[in-house]
Amino acid sequence: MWAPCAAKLRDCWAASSLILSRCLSLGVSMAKSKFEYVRAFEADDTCLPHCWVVVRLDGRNFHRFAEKHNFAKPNDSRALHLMTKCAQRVMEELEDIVIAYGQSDEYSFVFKRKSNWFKRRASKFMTLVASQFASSYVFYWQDYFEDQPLLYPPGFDGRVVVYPSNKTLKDYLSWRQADCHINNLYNTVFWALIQQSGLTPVQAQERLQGTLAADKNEILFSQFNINYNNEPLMYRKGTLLIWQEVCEVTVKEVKLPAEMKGEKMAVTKSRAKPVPLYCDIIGDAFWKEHPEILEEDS
Ligand SMILES: *[C@@H]1O[C@H](CO)[C@@H](O)[C@H](O)[C@H]1NC(C)=O
Ligand SMILES: CC(=O)N[C@H]1CO[C@H](CO)[C@@H](O)[C@@H]1O
Ligand SMILES: [Mg+2]
Repeated sequence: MWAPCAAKLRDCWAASSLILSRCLSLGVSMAKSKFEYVRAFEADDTCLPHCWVVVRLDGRNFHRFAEKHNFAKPNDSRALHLMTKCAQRVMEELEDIVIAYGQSDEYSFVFKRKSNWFKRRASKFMTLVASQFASSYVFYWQDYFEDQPLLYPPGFDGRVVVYPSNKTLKDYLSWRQADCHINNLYNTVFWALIQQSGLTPVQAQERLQGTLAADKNEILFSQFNINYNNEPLMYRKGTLLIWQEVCEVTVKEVKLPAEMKGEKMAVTKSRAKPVPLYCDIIGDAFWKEHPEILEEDS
């Protein structure tokens, strides 16, 4: 019995569009359904005003992911550059991110203190960063891993932390960079012992047990002739992304009135882009050089 049903549907449509147009013309809000009250069950997760909001992503089970996709040890520059590409995309797509810092399989994004994007709701910040990042990771994979197909979809967990002052935000970023240094120094010696001295992972771990940074530097230098300080900065310091004006050259078709025919011309214009830097953020020099990052209305 289709006819009565269709008729009912039509009535229904007519009625609802009547209500809708009446509401629009009178400028009043639609009547609330009796189910509306469930809205109040949503948690209020507004981030404290005037604080720095940090979203940190971390690759889910990336130890296994790196094995399966043959990441180079101790570091894989393709993987690090892909992470940075995704982070740049996140900064370009989303609002109000003033700086980002990444190392290994993690990236942190700092939203400006006065951001009112999505009314500062933590869940919106976190899910938008995580989903934009993860889809970019898959989208750009082939550009960085030409000979290595992506075997399964990677995931990233996210968390939101709110920092109340310049000092706590700087200490947060310093903490992540110190972590990068500790891990990278360890991994560099660990893999040199395995790859160049033929130790098993267990033996390498035992050899490094209880060693200090100076001891690790000494092993690298005396046994492998590696001066750790000469290792590439991207591995030792991680990657910072900040907004900088970049000159862009695009080729445009320009109509010249005299000849009335298309002419190709190079047009340069400057545009703000998230640019990678590999430098120390623990000392004051970086912050003195870039005061605009922490400024009130950055
Ligand atoms: C944070 O640092 C910036 C840049 O030095 C400064 O303009 C701003 O006033 C500082 N904010 C606070 C709350 O101290
Ligand atoms: C610090 C470190 O481990 N650096 C190595 C990272 O991997 C590249 C090769 O991809 C080596 O050249 C670096 O020495
Ligand atoms: Mg991880």
